Amino acid sequence: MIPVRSQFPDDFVFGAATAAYQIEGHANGGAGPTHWDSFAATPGNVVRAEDGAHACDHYHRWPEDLDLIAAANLDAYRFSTSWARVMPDGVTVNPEGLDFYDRLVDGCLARGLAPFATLYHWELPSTLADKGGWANRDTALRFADFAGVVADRIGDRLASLATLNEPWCVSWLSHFEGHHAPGLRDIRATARAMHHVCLAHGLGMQALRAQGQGNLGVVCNFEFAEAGPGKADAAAATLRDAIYNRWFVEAFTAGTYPDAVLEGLGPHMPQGWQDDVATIAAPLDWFGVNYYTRCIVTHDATLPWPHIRMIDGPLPKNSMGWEVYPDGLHHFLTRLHRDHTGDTPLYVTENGMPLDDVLTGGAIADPRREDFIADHLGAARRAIAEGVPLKGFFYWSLLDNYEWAFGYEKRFGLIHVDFDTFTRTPKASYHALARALAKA
Ligand code: IFM
Repeated sequence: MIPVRSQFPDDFVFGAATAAYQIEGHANGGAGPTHWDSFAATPGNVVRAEDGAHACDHYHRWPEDLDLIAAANLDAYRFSTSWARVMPDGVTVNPEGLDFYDRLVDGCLARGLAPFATLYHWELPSTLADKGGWANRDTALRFADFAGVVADRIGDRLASLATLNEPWCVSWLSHFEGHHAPGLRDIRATARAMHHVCLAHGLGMQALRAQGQGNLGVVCNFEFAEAGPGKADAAAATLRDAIYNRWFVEAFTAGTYPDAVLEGLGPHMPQGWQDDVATIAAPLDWFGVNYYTRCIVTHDATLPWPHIRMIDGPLPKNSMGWEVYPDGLHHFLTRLHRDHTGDTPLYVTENGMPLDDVLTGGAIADPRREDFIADHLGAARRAIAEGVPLKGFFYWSLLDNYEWAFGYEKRFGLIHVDFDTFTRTPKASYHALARALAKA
Protein backbone atom coordinates (compact mmCIF):
# COMPACT_ATOMS: atom_id res chain seq x y z
CA MET A 1 0.00 0.00 0.00
CA ILE A 2 1.25 3.47 -0.85
CA PRO A 3 1.76 5.37 2.44
CA VAL A 4 -0.76 8.13 2.90
CA ARG A 5 -0.04 11.85 3.13
CA SER A 6 -0.57 11.99 6.89
CA GLN A 7 2.37 9.59 7.38
CA PHE A 8 4.73 12.35 6.20
CA PRO A 9 5.60 15.73 7.74
CA ASP A 10 2.93 18.40 7.10
CA ASP A 11 5.15 20.42 4.77
CA PHE A 12 6.30 17.40 2.71
CA VAL A 13 5.90 18.05 -1.04
CA PHE A 14 4.59 15.35 -3.39
CA GLY A 15 5.08 15.92 -7.09
CA ALA A 16 5.59 14.43 -10.51
CA ALA A 17 8.54 15.16 -12.79
CA THR A 18 9.08 15.49 -16.53
CA ALA A 19 11.70 16.99 -18.87
CA ALA A 20 11.29 19.29 -21.86
CA TYR A 21 12.68 17.20 -24.74
CA GLN A 22 10.98 14.07 -23.45
CA ILE A 23 7.43 15.48 -23.54
CA GLU A 24 7.03 18.88 -25.21
CA GLY A 25 7.32 18.11 -28.91
CA HIS A 26 10.48 19.91 -29.93
CA ALA A 27 9.18 20.71 -33.43
CA ASN A 28 6.85 23.37 -32.01
CA GLY A 29 7.41 27.00 -31.06
CA GLY A 30 10.61 27.90 -32.89
CA ALA A 31 13.01 25.70 -30.92
CA GLY A 32 16.45 25.20 -32.47
CA PRO A 33 18.13 21.90 -33.35
CA THR A 34 19.81 20.02 -30.51
CA HIS A 35 22.48 17.35 -30.23
CA TRP A 36 19.71 14.85 -29.40
CA ASP A 37 18.12 15.43 -32.83
CA SER A 38 21.33 14.58 -34.66
CA PHE A 39 22.22 11.74 -32.24
CA ALA A 40 18.78 10.19 -32.90
CA ALA A 41 19.16 10.67 -36.66
CA THR A 42 22.36 8.61 -36.64
CA PRO A 43 21.70 4.89 -37.22
CA GLY A 44 22.14 2.64 -34.20
CA ASN A 45 21.89 5.27 -31.47
CA VAL A 46 18.17 5.28 -30.64
CA VAL A 47 15.53 2.55 -30.94
CA ARG A 48 13.80 3.04 -34.33
CA ALA A 49 15.79 6.33 -34.63
CA GLU A 50 12.96 8.07 -32.74
CA ASP A 51 13.43 11.66 -31.63
CA GLY A 52 11.60 14.25 -29.52
CA ALA A 53 10.00 16.17 -32.41
CA HIS A 54 6.45 15.33 -31.25
CA ALA A 55 6.90 13.41 -27.98
CA CYS A 56 3.70 13.86 -25.89
CA ASP A 57 2.68 17.16 -27.53
CA HIS A 58 2.82 18.75 -24.08
CA TYR A 59 3.59 22.04 -25.85
CA HIS A 60 -0.10 22.18 -26.77
CA ARG A 61 -1.61 19.85 -24.18
CA TRP A 62 -0.02 21.34 -21.04
CA PRO A 63 -3.38 22.54 -19.60
CA GLU A 64 -4.70 18.94 -19.65
CA ASP A 65 -1.44 17.69 -18.12
CA LEU A 66 -1.52 20.24 -15.31
CA ASP A 67 -5.17 19.37 -14.65
CA LEU A 68 -4.13 15.73 -14.31
CA ILE A 69 -1.36 16.62 -11.83
CA ALA A 70 -3.79 18.61 -9.71
CA ALA A 71 -6.42 15.85 -9.89
CA ALA A 72 -3.82 13.38 -8.55
CA ASN A 73 -3.68 15.51 -5.38
CA LEU A 74 -0.02 16.30 -6.06
CA ASP A 75 1.44 19.53 -4.72
CA ALA A 76 4.14 20.31 -7.25
CA TYR A 77 5.25 19.90 -10.84
CA ARG A 78 8.93 19.44 -11.71
CA PHE A 79 9.64 20.35 -15.35
CA SER A 80 12.66 21.52 -17.31
CA THR A 81 13.24 24.48 -19.61
CA SER A 82 14.68 23.61 -23.01
CA TRP A 83 17.80 25.65 -23.75
CA ALA A 84 17.21 25.22 -27.50
CA ARG A 85 13.62 26.45 -27.16
CA VAL A 86 14.60 29.53 -25.14
CA MET A 87 17.76 30.21 -27.18
CA PRO A 88 17.60 28.23 -30.46
CA ASP A 89 21.27 28.85 -31.30
CA GLY A 90 22.31 28.72 -27.65
CA VAL A 91 22.71 32.50 -27.48
CA THR A 92 19.85 34.44 -29.11
CA VAL A 93 16.56 34.61 -27.19
CA ASN A 94 13.38 33.18 -28.80
CA PRO A 95 10.48 35.12 -27.18
CA GLU A 96 8.03 32.36 -28.18
CA GLY A 97 10.04 29.89 -26.10
CA LEU A 98 9.99 32.08 -23.02
CA ASP A 99 6.26 32.72 -23.52
CA PHE A 100 5.64 28.98 -23.35
CA TYR A 101 7.31 28.63 -19.94
CA ASP A 102 5.57 31.77 -18.75
CA ARG A 103 2.17 30.21 -19.58
CA LEU A 104 3.22 26.92 -17.97
CA VAL A 105 4.27 28.55 -14.69
CA ASP A 106 1.09 30.61 -14.51
CA GLY A 107 -0.86 27.43 -15.29
CA CYS A 108 0.78 25.69 -12.33
CA LEU A 109 -0.01 28.55 -9.97
CA ALA A 110 -3.61 28.76 -11.19
CA ARG A 111 -4.04 25.11 -10.16
CA GLY A 112 -2.26 25.47 -6.80
CA LEU A 113 0.81 23.54 -8.02
CA ALA A 114 4.29 24.65 -6.96
CA PRO A 115 6.52 25.01 -10.04
CA PHE A 116 9.91 23.28 -9.57
CA ALA A 117 12.00 24.13 -12.65
CA THR A 118 15.25 22.58 -13.85
CA LEU A 119 17.25 24.60 -16.36
CA TYR A 120 19.17 21.90 -18.21
CA HIS A 121 17.82 18.42 -18.86
CA TRP A 122 20.02 17.49 -21.81
CA GLU A 123 18.96 19.15 -25.09
CA LEU A 124 22.11 21.11 -25.90
CA PRO A 125 21.63 23.53 -28.84
CA SER A 126 23.45 22.16 -31.90
CA THR A 127 25.43 25.35 -32.44
CA LEU A 128 27.06 24.84 -29.04
CA ALA A 129 27.53 21.13 -29.74
CA ASP A 130 29.29 22.11 -32.99
CA LYS A 131 31.82 24.08 -30.93
CA GLY A 132 32.62 21.06 -28.76
CA GLY A 133 29.61 21.04 -26.44
CA TRP A 134 30.43 20.14 -22.85
CA ALA A 135 34.07 19.45 -23.74
CA ASN A 136 34.36 23.20 -24.42
CA ARG A 137 34.65 25.51 -21.41
CA ASP A 138 32.65 28.18 -23.25
CA THR A 139 29.48 26.08 -22.93
CA ALA A 140 29.59 26.64 -19.16
CA LEU A 141 29.69 30.40 -19.68
CA ARG A 142 26.82 30.28 -22.18
CA PHE A 143 24.83 28.19 -19.67
CA ALA A 144 25.11 30.98 -17.09
CA ASP A 145 23.61 33.40 -19.65
CA PHE A 146 20.76 30.95 -20.31
CA ALA A 147 20.14 30.64 -16.56
CA GLY A 148 19.88 34.41 -16.25
CA VAL A 149 17.45 34.71 -19.17
CA VAL A 150 15.09 32.05 -17.80
CA ALA A 151 15.16 33.41 -14.24
CA ASP A 152 14.57 36.92 -15.51
CA ARG A 153 11.31 35.81 -17.16
CA ILE A 154 9.82 33.18 -14.80
CA GLY A 155 12.01 33.27 -11.69
CA ASP A 156 9.61 35.51 -9.76
CA ARG A 157 6.97 32.73 -9.70
CA LEU A 158 9.09 29.59 -9.21
CA ALA A 159 9.01 27.59 -5.98
CA SER A 160 12.50 26.33 -6.73
CA LEU A 161 15.10 26.28 -9.48
CA ALA A 162 17.76 23.65 -10.24
CA THR A 163 20.69 24.27 -12.53
CA LEU A 164 21.23 20.78 -13.96
CA ASN A 165 19.67 17.36 -14.07
CA GLU A 166 22.03 14.37 -13.64
CA PRO A 167 25.49 15.73 -14.54
CA TRP A 168 26.79 12.12 -14.56
CA CYS A 169 24.58 11.43 -17.58
CA VAL A 170 25.54 14.72 -19.24
CA SER A 171 29.22 13.82 -18.97
CA TRP A 172 30.17 10.17 -18.26
CA LEU A 173 27.22 8.39 -19.88
CA SER A 174 27.39 10.64 -22.95
CA HIS A 175 31.18 11.05 -23.43
CA PHE A 176 32.71 7.86 -21.95
CA GLU A 177 30.02 5.22 -22.48
CA GLY A 178 28.55 6.87 -25.58
CA HIS A 179 24.95 5.93 -24.75
CA HIS A 180 23.56 9.48 -24.87
CA ALA A 181 24.21 12.47 -27.12
CA PRO A 182 26.82 13.33 -28.28
CA GLY A 183 27.65 9.60 -28.22
CA LEU A 184 31.38 9.94 -27.63
CA ARG A 185 33.65 7.29 -26.13
CA ASP A 186 36.65 9.41 -25.33
CA ILE A 187 38.35 9.86 -21.97
CA ARG A 188 39.68 13.36 -22.72
CA ALA A 189 36.23 14.65 -23.70
CA THR A 190 34.82 12.89 -20.60
CA ALA A 191 37.23 14.58 -18.18
CA ARG A 192 36.50 17.95 -19.70
CA ALA A 193 32.72 17.41 -19.71
CA MET A 194 32.82 16.22 -16.07
CA HIS A 195 34.53 19.45 -15.09
CA HIS A 196 32.71 21.88 -17.39
CA VAL A 197 29.28 20.65 -16.35
CA CYS A 198 30.26 21.35 -12.73
CA LEU A 199 31.56 24.77 -13.76
CA ALA A 200 28.28 25.46 -15.59
CA HIS A 201 26.45 24.74 -12.34
CA GLY A 202 28.74 27.10 -10.39
CA LEU A 203 28.55 29.92 -12.92
CA GLY A 204 24.79 29.42 -13.21
CA MET A 205 24.46 29.71 -9.41
CA GLN A 206 26.50 32.93 -9.52
CA ALA A 207 24.30 34.44 -12.22
CA LEU A 208 21.10 33.41 -10.45
CA ARG A 209 22.20 34.70 -7.05
CA ALA A 210 23.27 38.00 -8.66
CA GLN A 211 19.69 38.36 -9.93
CA GLY A 212 18.32 37.64 -6.45
CA GLN A 213 16.87 34.24 -7.37
CA GLY A 214 16.09 32.10 -4.32
CA ASN A 215 15.74 28.41 -3.48
CA LEU A 216 18.47 27.15 -5.81
CA GLY A 217 19.62 23.56 -6.08
CA VAL A 218 21.05 20.89 -8.33
CA VAL A 219 19.88 17.36 -9.14
CA CYS A 220 22.27 14.37 -9.21
CA ASN A 221 21.58 10.71 -9.88
CA PHE A 222 22.79 7.92 -7.62
CA GLU A 223 23.13 4.19 -8.26
CA PHE A 224 24.05 1.76 -5.50
CA ALA A 225 27.34 0.03 -6.41
CA GLU A 226 27.24 -3.58 -5.20
CA ALA A 227 30.48 -5.57 -5.49
CA GLY A 228 30.48 -8.75 -7.59
CA PRO A 229 31.81 -12.06 -6.24
CA GLY A 230 35.46 -11.69 -7.35
CA LYS A 231 38.44 -10.81 -5.11
CA ALA A 232 39.04 -7.45 -6.81
CA ASP A 233 35.34 -6.56 -7.15
CA ALA A 234 35.03 -4.64 -3.87
CA ALA A 235 37.69 -2.16 -5.04
CA ALA A 236 35.98 -1.92 -8.43
CA ALA A 237 32.66 -1.10 -6.73
CA THR A 238 34.36 1.56 -4.61
CA LEU A 239 35.79 3.17 -7.74
CA ARG A 240 32.47 3.02 -9.57
CA ASP A 241 30.84 4.63 -6.53
CA ALA A 242 33.41 7.45 -6.64
CA ILE A 243 32.84 8.08 -10.37
CA TYR A 244 29.07 7.93 -10.23
CA ASN A 245 28.02 8.85 -6.70
CA ARG A 246 30.82 11.03 -5.32
CA TRP A 247 32.32 13.14 -8.11
CA PHE A 248 29.47 15.63 -8.45
CA VAL A 249 28.16 15.89 -4.90
CA GLU A 250 31.70 16.37 -3.54
CA ALA A 251 32.37 19.05 -6.16
CA PHE A 252 29.11 20.89 -5.40
CA THR A 253 29.35 20.69 -1.61
CA ALA A 254 33.10 20.68 -0.90
CA GLY A 255 34.86 21.82 -4.08
CA THR A 256 36.82 18.57 -4.39
CA TYR A 257 36.96 15.66 -6.81
CA PRO A 258 37.69 12.13 -5.48
CA ASP A 259 41.41 11.24 -5.76
CA ALA A 260 40.59 7.76 -7.05
CA VAL A 261 38.82 9.27 -10.06
CA LEU A 262 41.51 11.87 -10.67
CA GLU A 263 43.98 8.97 -10.93
CA GLY A 264 42.29 8.09 -14.22
CA LEU A 265 40.94 11.43 -15.42
CA GLY A 266 43.74 13.69 -14.11
CA PRO A 267 45.91 13.66 -17.27
CA HIS A 268 42.88 14.61 -19.36
CA MET A 269 41.48 17.42 -17.21
CA PRO A 270 41.47 20.97 -18.62
CA GLN A 271 44.41 23.08 -17.53
CA GLY A 272 43.77 25.21 -14.43
CA TRP A 273 40.64 23.32 -13.36
CA GLN A 274 41.66 23.81 -9.72
CA ASP A 275 40.93 27.55 -10.09
CA ASP A 276 37.23 26.79 -10.67
CA VAL A 277 36.45 24.70 -7.59
CA ALA A 278 35.41 27.60 -5.35
CA THR A 279 32.88 28.70 -7.99
CA ILE A 280 31.58 25.14 -8.30
CA ALA A 281 31.05 24.77 -4.53
CA ALA A 282 28.62 27.70 -4.26
CA PRO A 283 26.24 27.20 -1.29
CA LEU A 284 23.06 25.29 -2.16
CA ASP A 285 19.56 25.84 -0.76
CA TRP A 286 18.58 22.23 -1.46
CA PHE A 287 19.95 19.11 -3.12
CA GLY A 288 18.02 16.77 -5.45
CA VAL A 289 18.41 12.98 -5.47
CA ASN A 290 17.40 10.86 -8.47
CA TYR A 291 17.41 7.19 -7.59
CA TYR A 292 16.31 4.12 -9.54
CA THR A 293 18.46 1.03 -9.01
CA ARG A 294 21.72 -0.67 -8.08
CA CYS A 295 24.40 -2.24 -10.27
CA ILE A 296 26.76 -5.18 -9.73
CA VAL A 297 30.36 -4.17 -10.37
CA THR A 298 33.27 -6.43 -11.28
CA HIS A 299 36.95 -5.78 -11.95
CA ASP A 300 38.06 -6.57 -15.50
CA ALA A 301 41.83 -6.34 -15.94
CA THR A 302 41.49 -6.67 -19.73
CA LEU A 303 39.87 -3.22 -19.90
CA PRO A 304 41.74 0.09 -19.51
CA TRP A 305 41.00 2.32 -16.51
CA PRO A 306 38.61 2.13 -14.66
CA HIS A 307 38.79 -1.66 -15.35
CA ILE A 308 35.08 -2.05 -14.59
CA ARG A 309 32.47 -4.37 -16.07
CA MET A 310 28.85 -4.62 -14.89
CA ILE A 311 27.19 -8.00 -14.52
CA ASP A 312 23.58 -9.07 -14.23
CA GLY A 313 22.06 -9.07 -10.73
CA PRO A 314 19.55 -11.49 -9.13
CA LEU A 315 16.81 -9.07 -7.95
CA PRO A 316 13.45 -8.56 -9.74
CA LYS A 317 13.86 -6.14 -12.65
CA ASN A 318 11.81 -3.48 -14.40
CA SER A 319 11.40 -3.21 -18.18
CA MET A 320 14.73 -1.37 -18.47
CA GLY A 321 16.38 -4.47 -16.93
CA TRP A 322 17.19 -2.46 -13.78
CA GLU A 323 17.03 -4.24 -10.42
CA VAL A 324 14.42 -2.96 -7.98
CA TYR A 325 16.29 -2.07 -4.77
CA PRO A 326 14.45 0.36 -2.44
CA ASP A 327 17.11 0.03 0.31
CA GLY A 328 19.44 1.92 -2.01
CA LEU A 329 17.26 5.02 -1.67
CA HIS A 330 17.48 4.85 2.11
CA HIS A 331 21.25 4.32 1.78
CA PHE A 332 21.80 7.46 -0.32
CA LEU A 333 19.47 9.72 1.67
CA THR A 334 21.17 8.86 4.96
CA ARG A 335 24.66 8.88 3.45
CA LEU A 336 24.23 12.25 1.72
CA HIS A 337 22.91 13.81 4.92
CA ARG A 338 25.75 12.30 6.98
CA ASP A 339 28.69 12.79 4.61
CA HIS A 340 27.89 15.65 2.25
CA THR A 341 24.78 17.77 2.54
CA GLY A 342 24.31 18.05 6.33
CA ASP A 343 21.24 20.13 7.15
CA THR A 344 20.63 21.19 3.53
CA PRO A 345 17.12 20.04 2.58
CA LEU A 346 16.99 17.01 0.29
CA TYR A 347 14.33 16.16 -2.29
CA VAL A 348 13.85 12.89 -4.12
CA THR A 349 13.56 14.61 -7.49
CA GLU A 350 13.10 11.39 -9.50
CA ASN A 351 12.16 7.81 -8.70
CA GLY A 352 10.01 5.59 -10.88
CA MET A 353 9.28 2.27 -12.52
CA PRO A 354 9.13 1.48 -16.26
CA LEU A 355 6.82 -1.41 -17.16
CA ASP A 356 5.37 -2.91 -20.34
CA ASP A 357 1.96 -1.43 -19.57
CA VAL A 358 -0.99 -2.71 -21.58
CA LEU A 359 -4.15 -0.70 -22.15
CA THR A 360 -7.06 -3.11 -21.64
CA GLY A 361 -10.65 -1.90 -21.90
CA GLY A 362 -9.52 1.70 -21.39
CA ALA A 363 -7.60 0.94 -18.17
CA ILE A 364 -4.07 -0.03 -17.13
CA ALA A 365 -3.40 -2.27 -14.15
CA ASP A 366 0.17 -1.69 -12.93
CA PRO A 367 0.37 -3.24 -9.43
CA ARG A 368 4.17 -3.53 -9.65
CA ARG A 369 4.42 0.25 -10.04
CA GLU A 370 2.17 0.73 -7.00
CA ASP A 371 4.44 -1.60 -5.00
CA PHE A 372 7.52 0.24 -6.27
CA ILE A 373 6.14 3.60 -5.13
CA ALA A 374 5.06 2.15 -1.79
CA ASP A 375 8.48 0.60 -1.14
CA HIS A 376 10.45 3.72 -2.09
CA LEU A 377 8.18 6.04 -0.11
CA GLY A 378 8.70 3.58 2.75
CA ALA A 379 12.48 3.95 2.38
CA ALA A 380 12.02 7.74 2.37
CA ARG A 381 9.95 7.56 5.57
CA ARG A 382 12.67 5.51 7.29
CA ALA A 383 15.25 8.14 6.35
CA ILE A 384 13.05 10.95 7.68
CA ALA A 385 12.55 9.05 10.95
CA GLU A 386 16.35 8.84 11.25
CA GLY A 387 16.69 12.61 10.96
CA VAL A 388 17.28 13.16 7.22
CA PRO A 389 15.84 16.57 6.20
CA LEU A 390 13.92 15.12 3.26
CA LYS A 391 11.34 17.64 2.09
CA GLY A 392 9.69 16.08 -0.92
CA PHE A 393 9.30 13.24 -3.41
CA PHE A 394 8.70 13.51 -7.17
CA TYR A 395 7.60 10.46 -9.15
CA TRP A 396 9.27 9.97 -12.56
CA SER A 397 7.39 10.41 -14.66
CA LEU A 398 4.04 12.10 -14.96
CA LEU A 399 3.65 10.78 -18.53
CA ASP A 400 5.01 7.95 -20.62
CA ASN A 401 7.55 9.79 -22.74
CA TYR A 402 10.69 9.79 -24.89
CA GLU A 403 13.13 7.62 -22.97
CA TRP A 404 16.24 8.84 -24.82
CA ALA A 405 18.15 5.98 -26.49
CA PHE A 406 15.14 3.70 -25.91
CA GLY A 407 12.81 5.95 -27.91
CA TYR A 408 9.17 5.60 -26.92
CA GLU A 409 9.53 1.97 -25.86
CA LYS A 410 9.86 2.35 -22.07
CA ARG A 411 6.86 3.50 -20.10
CA PHE A 412 7.61 5.16 -16.74
CA GLY A 413 4.42 7.24 -16.55
CA LEU A 414 1.63 7.46 -14.01
CA ILE A 415 -0.31 8.31 -17.15
CA HIS A 416 -0.29 6.22 -20.33
CA VAL A 417 0.26 8.14 -23.57
CA ASP A 418 -0.82 6.87 -26.98
CA PHE A 419 1.96 8.33 -29.14
CA ASP A 420 -0.23 8.34 -32.29
CA THR A 421 -3.23 10.19 -30.87
CA PHE A 422 -1.58 11.74 -27.75
CA THR A 423 -4.51 10.43 -25.69
CA ARG A 424 -3.73 10.36 -21.96
CA THR A 425 -5.03 7.50 -19.78
CA PRO A 426 -4.25 7.56 -16.06
CA LYS A 427 -2.98 4.17 -14.88
CA ALA A 428 -4.13 2.36 -11.72
CA SER A 429 -0.99 3.66 -9.94
CA TYR A 430 -2.10 7.24 -10.68
CA HIS A 431 -5.44 6.57 -9.03
CA ALA A 432 -3.79 4.80 -6.06
CA LEU A 433 -1.43 7.74 -5.54
CA ALA A 434 -4.33 10.20 -5.78
CA ARG A 435 -6.16 8.25 -3.05
CA ALA A 436 -3.08 8.16 -0.80
CA LEU A 437 -2.47 11.90 -1.19
CA ALA A 438 -6.06 13.07 -0.72
CA LYS A 439 -6.18 15.80 1.90
CA ALA A 440 -8.35 15.00 4.90
O1 IFM B 1 14.02 9.47 -18.36
C1 IFM B 1 15.11 9.65 -17.52
C2 IFM B 1 15.27 11.10 -17.14
O2 IFM B 1 15.41 11.91 -18.25
C3 IFM B 1 16.48 11.30 -16.25
N1 IFM B 1 16.48 10.38 -15.15
C4 IFM B 1 16.25 8.99 -15.43
C5 IFM B 1 14.98 8.84 -16.25
C6 IFM B 1 14.73 7.34 -16.54
O3 IFM B 1 15.76 6.80 -17.28
